[in-house]
Amino acid sequence: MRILHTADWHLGKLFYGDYLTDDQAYVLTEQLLPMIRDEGIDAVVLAGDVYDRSLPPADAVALFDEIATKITAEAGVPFFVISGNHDSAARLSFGSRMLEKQGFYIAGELDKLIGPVVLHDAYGPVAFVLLPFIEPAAARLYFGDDTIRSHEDALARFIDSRRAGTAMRTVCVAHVFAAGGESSDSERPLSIGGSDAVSPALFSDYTYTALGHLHGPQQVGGPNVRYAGSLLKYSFGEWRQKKGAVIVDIDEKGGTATSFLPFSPRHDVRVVEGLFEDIMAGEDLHTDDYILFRLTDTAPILDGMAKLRQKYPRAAALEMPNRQSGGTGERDFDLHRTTERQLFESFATAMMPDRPLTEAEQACMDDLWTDMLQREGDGLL
Ligand SMILES: [Mn+2]
Repeated sequence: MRILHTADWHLGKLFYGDYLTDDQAYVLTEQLLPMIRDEGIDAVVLAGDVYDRSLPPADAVALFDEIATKITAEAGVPFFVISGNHDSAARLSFGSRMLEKQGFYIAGELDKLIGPVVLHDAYGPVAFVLLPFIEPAAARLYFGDDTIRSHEDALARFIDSRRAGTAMRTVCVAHVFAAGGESSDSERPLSIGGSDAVSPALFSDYTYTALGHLHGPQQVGGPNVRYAGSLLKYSFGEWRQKKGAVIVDIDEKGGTATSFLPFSPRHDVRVVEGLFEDIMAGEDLHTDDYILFRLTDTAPILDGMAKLRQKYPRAAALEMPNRQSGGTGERDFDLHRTTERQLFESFATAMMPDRPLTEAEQACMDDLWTDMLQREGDGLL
């Protein structure tokens, strides 16, 4: 059986003021759907964080509807989805008991849990165990078990309640932070304070475990427990990561082989470092990427972002690590005993640490002050 494992779509994500829905639609329509067809996929797994928030924008919902319809109703491939910590389990579960009959398996709300779902290939059954994201407090309530204190306790209890028969080949789908996994900047912690990590050893009975939550593709604890990673790069900290889908082949005896097929997004997310002038003058074939500019200049760049956006319309952020702020420009003086001229000189030094104001510049400022004070006296200002 050949499974496509994907996770953390975060549909409707807002990235530096831009909704990424069109970029997400591009990757899903132009790359994921053809992959499902061309690779002869028998089942698709989406391991949580379908949406970026519990109340997603309408066009994000429309996109998920469109993609899910193409996978299940049109391509006839079973589609397994669990809710992640960003999803509303209740909203995601709408219609889940009906959709199950169409090969669209959604596990969100605990009361409506479905599965284990059993599919068959030439060698027999493969069971899919769906474990949506669950808070320890919700698990305590659902299982009526006061001893559940941590995410690890909750998962152990959850796994125990969803046994799928021992001889069978089994695929587990879960949304957790597995200990030893490497985090990225775009994940929301599963708990504030306390430990949210679970031991990957909890998954040792499964043939393959398809995880969601960590946005970098990686294996944890062994080759059969994996994160597929997010659909796109959702922070600049991820700019060197490759995003894509994991293809998992499960053989007759429950042996697995995995491969990673990368996506090529319509607009990449990357960091560009250098001097402002060099960046503006340099040749760049991908000026429509989302870019964080890390300018190595020491002097301030007037309207730097606006100028960068003329060449790079998706310029998202600007950092100047070498900017010397503070030092001579610090407020180590008494504001009330300082003249306007001294104040401006202090400001100029903070902005241009490499040189003092010239006499001509000082004279110009003096004229402006004199003119302004005069106009103020005349009641013009
Ligand atoms: Mn996520």
